[in-house]
Amino acid sequence: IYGFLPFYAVSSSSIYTHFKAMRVNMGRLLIEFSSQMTMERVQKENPNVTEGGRYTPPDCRPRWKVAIIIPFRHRENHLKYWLHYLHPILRRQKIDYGIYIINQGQCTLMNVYLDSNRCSAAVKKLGEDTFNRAKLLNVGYTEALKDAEYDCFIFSDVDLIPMDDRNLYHCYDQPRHFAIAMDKFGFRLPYAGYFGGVSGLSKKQFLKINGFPNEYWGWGGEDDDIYNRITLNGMKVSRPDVRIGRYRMIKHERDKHNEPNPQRFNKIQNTKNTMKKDGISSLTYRLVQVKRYPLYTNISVEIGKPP
Ligand code: UDH
Ligand code: NGS
Repeated sequence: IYGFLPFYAVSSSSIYTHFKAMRVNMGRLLIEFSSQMTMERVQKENPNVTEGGRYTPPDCRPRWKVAIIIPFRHRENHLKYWLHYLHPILRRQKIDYGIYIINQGQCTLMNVYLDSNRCSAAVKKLGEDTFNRAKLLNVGYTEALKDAEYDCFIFSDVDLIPMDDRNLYHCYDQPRHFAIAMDKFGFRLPYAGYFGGVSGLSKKQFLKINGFPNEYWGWGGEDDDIYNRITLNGMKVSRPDVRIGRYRMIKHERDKHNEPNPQRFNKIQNTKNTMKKDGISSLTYRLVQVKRYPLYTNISVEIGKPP
């Protein structure tokens, strides 16, 4: 089933060491989610990643400085696998990167916003309002830029793992769609304008479309709105070869508080009218907590609820 492509197991240490020494990518990877994964293990596997999930290759100067932004709530188990697979891949790809988990949360004490330390000690419960993926991605863009001068932003769902490390996580001359051949869609695009899962825009491309919409509450449509913004602004989507843009998704049930948004079909008809006023230019949120862990930076935010 793997055709002519070479097939190597990530966990096969001899091949891994050999290819690491040669400083090349490995091609097709074996991705599975059955083995037990712990943060301690992933930390041991990645001693060169620095605090907050940052890495800079020691032996070259990459063209892009990449912030990887993950929208998040209650997916701790998926995150362990994502970090386990992605850190080594990104290192082999010689990406200069930082990992930002944007957690839709809530700070429940009164007046704690004045003092972020008090707030961090007091985060009592995570937000249970309707999930808003695209707004969290806008927050990720904004917060990552407070950390470093990123010029490339890759937006990834926490449950999507690339199956081929020649799918390079940097930016391109047009907005990039990386997750073009997911297992759940039979390793092909579900429709021509699909832009979901994993995508990447340079800072310039992101600003050209006024970032992402903030007004898609619940599941669906926000990725189609982003696709509309790209084409309406005269850009095209760039994609890898279908043999390389393959992904495994960690199987899961529908999350609570992320029900399909009944307004999504109407909204995607209106991108042309809404994109100028709804986007990075109109983004508001309340920062609850920023925590730098060894493998990622966790940013908890309150983003409000649907009107
Ligand atoms: N996400 C969270 N927590 C949530 C909801 C979404 O972290 O509660 C993030 C996460 O990064 C996820 C992404 O948002 O990968 C996209 O959300 P999703 O995984 O719910 O979207 P997807 O289209 O699944 O993959 C929709 C429900 C499928 C139900 C299938 C039942 N068999
Ligand atoms: C489309 C959704 C997209 C979604 C895609 C794949 O129908 O947001 O399906 O969904 N658009 C609308 O609902 C308007 S999936 O099979 O991954 O659940 O990304």
